[in-house]
Amino acid sequence: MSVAQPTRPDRPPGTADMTWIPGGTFLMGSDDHYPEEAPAHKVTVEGFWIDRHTVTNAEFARFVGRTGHVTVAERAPDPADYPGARPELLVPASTVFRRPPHRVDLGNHYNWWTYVPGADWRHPQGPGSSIKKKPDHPVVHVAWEDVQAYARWAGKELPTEAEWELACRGGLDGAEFAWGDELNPGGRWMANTWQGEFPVENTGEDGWEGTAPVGRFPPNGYGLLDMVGNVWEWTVDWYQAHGELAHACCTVASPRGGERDRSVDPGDPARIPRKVMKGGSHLCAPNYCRRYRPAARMPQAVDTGTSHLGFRCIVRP
Ligand SMILES: [Ca+2]
Ligand SMILES: [Ca+2]
Ligand SMILES: [Cu+2]
Repeated sequence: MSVAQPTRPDRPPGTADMTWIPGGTFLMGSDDHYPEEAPAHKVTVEGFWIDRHTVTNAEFARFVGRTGHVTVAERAPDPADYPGARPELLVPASTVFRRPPHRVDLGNHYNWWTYVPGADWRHPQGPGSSIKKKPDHPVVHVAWEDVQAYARWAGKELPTEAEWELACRGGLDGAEFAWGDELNPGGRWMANTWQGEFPVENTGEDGWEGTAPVGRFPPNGYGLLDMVGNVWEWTVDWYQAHGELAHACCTVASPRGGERDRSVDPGDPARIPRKVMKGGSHLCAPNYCRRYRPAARMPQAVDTGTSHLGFRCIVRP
């Protein structure tokens, strides 16, 4: 049993824009929404520092400038890693959301996700798009390898799912949302999500149709920005059902996710393992994906960045 650290240790170097999250025991997951979030179970996490906002384009550019890092999306995939893949797919590319012009089958996400050659962090919508006017937007189209490289360079790490969820809850244990139990308290939008009928109509009522610059919505109880919504965020945990991991009888101490091999989608011929991503994005909409909540989680293949996935780092004392 690990011991929670209620007091904040001295701030280590390089953590100026980070917030101390006191460790503690909280209710992780939810029994009231999607099956992958259940069962809700008690978890204890030790204290840590976390970035107040997701890593921005300007921050990622500084990293690339210093290191020469070339992201996964900017490289042609190795055919050996993707047996049977069509050659036209083995080019530098990334996955971009494209709003369909008319109503589509919601059961098939290829109706709005498109593999776009030339899409990468500098060209979030593909060739011809740019981040010139978006230095303070979250960086997107980053695969697991890229976020790990950034974290190493910054002297930081990626959070576990439990650390991320504790931070997201902002001290409101068991609440539906990061700010309480109502989606729009007093009619106010608390996160960058999707209004209107997904994926055809985006009314942008919250002010933003795509990503928003970091920090345009109210912080949570810990002062953290955009934990919910804007972009999904990578965690270090291998994806596995909570039910296979949690022990309802007792509190789980510092959980570290599932097993690499078991995180693979059984239908994936390339057998790419998957991490847990958290928090939902600007594409989450009441009629399709109500994942603008701390308990929400989805598997994400480590080789795949998208136009609605970013990350933030932590530092453990
Ligand atoms: Ca929005
Ligand atoms: Ca987020
Ligand atoms: Cu969603």
